[in-house]
Amino acid sequence: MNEPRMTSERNLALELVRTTEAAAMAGARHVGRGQKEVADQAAVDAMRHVLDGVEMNGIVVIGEGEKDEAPMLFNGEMVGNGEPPFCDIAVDPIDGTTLTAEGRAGAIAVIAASERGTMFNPGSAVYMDKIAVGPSGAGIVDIRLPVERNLTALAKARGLSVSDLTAVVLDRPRHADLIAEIRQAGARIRLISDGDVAGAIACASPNSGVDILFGVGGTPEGVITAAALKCMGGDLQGRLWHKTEEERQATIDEGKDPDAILGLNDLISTENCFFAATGITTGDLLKGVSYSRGGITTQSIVMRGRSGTVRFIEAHHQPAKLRKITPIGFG
Ligand code: VTB
Repeated sequence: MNEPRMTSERNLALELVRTTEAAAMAGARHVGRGQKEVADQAAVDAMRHVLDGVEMNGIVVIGEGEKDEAPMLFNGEMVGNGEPPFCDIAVDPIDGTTLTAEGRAGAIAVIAASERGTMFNPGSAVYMDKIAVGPSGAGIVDIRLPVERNLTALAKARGLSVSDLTAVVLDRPRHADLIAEIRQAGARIRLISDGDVAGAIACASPNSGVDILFGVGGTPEGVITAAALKCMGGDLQGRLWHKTEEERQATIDEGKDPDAILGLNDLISTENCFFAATGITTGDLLKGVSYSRGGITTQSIVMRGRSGTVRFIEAHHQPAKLRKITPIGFG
């Protein structure tokens, strides 16, 4: 991002975290209410409102998507106040709408930004096979190799045995063979019902109890995760995954190699990237939104690619004051 008016390096993520805090607080009001669209809409509205005030000229590369006919934060939409820096934006106001609606662990609000033109555009590719690790596994794992080889290599690099490792896997029928292979190799498994962005980032975080993510999740989630892992010094490799021949052909028609191995640099082709996420429900990565008398507490993670700084921010919000200055329904 060219910073024409700034000589010191601005950490855009420190401002973007306000958008994920707002989305998380708005979404959290709907935890366990069984209405994922309502929760998502509340989070989208809140994120959008705060985004308007951020000094940047952002274009949404990964948004709520045309698929859901989202009224806001759609792909191609301009966000920010229009001033430089020029950047690509990826949002997921709730990664884990079902988790939120059912009150399950691990829902987060998330945003990533990178220099204009550096973010992989998933196009119609919905799914991506992924392998994600933290800094100790960077350059060591290879999605083309059998699961057992990757687990062994990671264990060796960490000075552990395979049985010490825990793999995060989305609980889906498509992962039956993968799960069997991981068990066969002797590693432990943490099955998650949704939320592979938080799952992958947790693998790159010390003392999270999880070490490596395997399996097929969303392509947009893969790009967002790549921004975070780039900041953290972790690694991710992806390969688009098509359910049908038509989907595969659509990827080809969009000018992409359907079988390409996509590394961090293919997904986010710059160090000049930013990431922020706020917990909605408590999970391996972040604490969820909590309420006390007159106050709301959020926990967020904020990262910048060029410096590699990772911050955890606990914020105490005062809804009574916020109600006077914003239309967002924090409750
Ligand atoms: C994952 C998960 C998301 O989509 O990417 C998943 O991280 C993949 O799609 O939270 P399927 O649910 O179709 O398997 C989510 O569950 C929802 O966007």
